[in-house]
Amino acid sequence: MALKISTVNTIIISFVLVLAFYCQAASAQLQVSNATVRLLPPGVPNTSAYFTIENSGTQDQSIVAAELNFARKAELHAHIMDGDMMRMEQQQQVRIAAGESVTFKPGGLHVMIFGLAEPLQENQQVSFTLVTGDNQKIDVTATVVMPGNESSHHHQ
Ligand SMILES: [Cu+2]
Repeated sequence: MALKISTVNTIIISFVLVLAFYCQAASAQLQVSNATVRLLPPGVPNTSAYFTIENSGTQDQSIVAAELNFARKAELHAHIMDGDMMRMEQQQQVRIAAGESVTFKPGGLHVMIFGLAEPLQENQQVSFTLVTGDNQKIDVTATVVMPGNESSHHHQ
């Protein structure tokens, strides 16, 4: 009887460990680098975040949302051509194919940040979280930079 219980325990523990491994594995495949947030003049309530996200895994991944607590909300946006006008459109998801990387940059994909709680300062570090299609969370620390410095990091 004791043996039986310990076998059941082992199976349960193994199952939990395997689950934990797979949960870790999904987010470990995605690496975010060069994260920045654009500094806009005081009084402008909205801004954007940019970064490169790399999928080093063998399965396609997606980002479906961004969460933060230094502003009211964040959305995934792209710039698209609408006739001869450029406008922004919210994205339900951004796909990152296996082995590929996707760059969020000015004029393209960006995390749109609405309603800053307080004005940002140059070189300030802010945090946000990217949510994947399989509901993993990726914590990102971004540096607040002047417009024009979004994709470079030699000022750091
Ligand atoms: Cu936008």
